[in-house]
Amino acid sequence: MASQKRSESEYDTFGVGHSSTSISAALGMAMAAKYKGETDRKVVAVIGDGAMTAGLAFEGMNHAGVADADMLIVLNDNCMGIDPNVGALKEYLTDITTSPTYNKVKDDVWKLLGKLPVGKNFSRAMAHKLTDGLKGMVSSSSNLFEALKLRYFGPIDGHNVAKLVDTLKDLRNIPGPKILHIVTTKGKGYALAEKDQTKWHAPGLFDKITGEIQKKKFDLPQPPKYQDVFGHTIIELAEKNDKIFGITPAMPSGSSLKYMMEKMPDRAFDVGIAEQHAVTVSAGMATQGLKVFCNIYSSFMQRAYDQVVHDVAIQKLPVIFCLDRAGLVGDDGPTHHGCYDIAYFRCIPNMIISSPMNESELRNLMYTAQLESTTIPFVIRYPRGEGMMPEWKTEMKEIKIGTGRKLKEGKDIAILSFGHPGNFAAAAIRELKNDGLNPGHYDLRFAKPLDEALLHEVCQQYEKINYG
Ligand SMILES: Cc1ncc(C[n+]2csc(CCOP(=O)(O)OP(=O)(O)O)c2C)c(N)n1
Repeated sequence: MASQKRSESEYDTFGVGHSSTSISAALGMAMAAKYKGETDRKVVAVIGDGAMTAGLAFEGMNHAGVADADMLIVLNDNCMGIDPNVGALKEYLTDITTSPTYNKVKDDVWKLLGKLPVGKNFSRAMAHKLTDGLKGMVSSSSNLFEALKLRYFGPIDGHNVAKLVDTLKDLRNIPGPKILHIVTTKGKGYALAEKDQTKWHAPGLFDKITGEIQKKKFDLPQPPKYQDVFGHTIIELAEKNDKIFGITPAMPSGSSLKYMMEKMPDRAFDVGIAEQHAVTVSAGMATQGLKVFCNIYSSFMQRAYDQVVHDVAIQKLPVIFCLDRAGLVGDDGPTHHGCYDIAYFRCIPNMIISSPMNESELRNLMYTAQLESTTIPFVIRYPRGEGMMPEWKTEMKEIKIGTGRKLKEGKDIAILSFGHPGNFAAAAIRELKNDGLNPGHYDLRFAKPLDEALLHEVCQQYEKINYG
């Protein structure tokens, strides 16, 4: 998976950023080619073993197997997502890659394939006959894909380029939906990346010789990242409340749930790149009285919207959604901007939507969310990166749901903020002093329910109101 944009290059056939779309998109292209009579057209979907854990990938395969469209799926299996890949599929892929019986069968298959009568005389009927023959040999150990009616080939070493090219050439002549399983090493060719694959998934700017990753340098102690405040605070809360659990869809490092997964492996889980499942499994746990912190990046939560509405909100289940990367995310690009969640959550009944202005507020919101008195879904959205408080480990206090706070009394103009951007508003207000302006500043804390009393007060007291 890599970010690519159709508007940038004709070779960027489909825009990506959120995972696991390639099989469906490629199948759509193959179906269109078939309809248009473009018989020479070859369509290839490339998908990682991490991306293959998503429901969408399975939906694509389920359709591809019976669509009678000419397409190849290349499964790039490096045992890694951003963090090590998880789940039964991963075990299955490891089994078929390492099983000696399987490899013997595979070698026989490849010997046979070497004798393929490639070229124009090699008809669809002949190909079917041949691959049906091969199928018996392969299916005993690779029946997952074969069961979905995808002809399975591999596994082969994806770093052996000559072999890979030969194999792809062979597969051009086999019609119908098929899958080639290649085994690779993440970061191959750059020793540092091979050694610490998670760190090097997306390191940002770095010196290729020394491997030094560019970081801002500061003289003073810096505030922690919000994700780390989440990661450490959930442990603190879970140590006191044995009903607390943590769920992440494939982002243990990105969300910092990894600390809890290390410390409390029976209470914090990575469920694979499966946002929809992450939400519904949390809902299931909530029916049993558990307090689940389901941590999903704001933009990835878009995938699980129906589950939030149907499985959580309608049933008023008190799942706690921690939306990391809310707001603009800089380097991660437009597909990852978490800019819709306030709008898409606010219209759902039975939801609480909150956002902390700093680390201490995040801790207080997390504390409030897990209390027994919180009986409906509770969203806490916070941005990528650092907060404001180097001394962040403040005592946790309950916040009355739906209450904002007055940060500063002012005159004529009131500025209302929600979450971390309130710090930018506060800085701007300090500068406005030089212009002789003295705005009031209010931190709403909740986008739902809104603090109506506070809003009435503001509307009565000020001429102009700015919300940002
Ligand atoms: C829907 C969605 N959830 C989470 C992510 C975050 N993410 C980016 S890459 C990645 C791992 C992908 O692993 P894999 O498909 O095996 O590709 P690899 O990087 O190993 O080649 C994840 C979880 C995402 N891009 N999209």
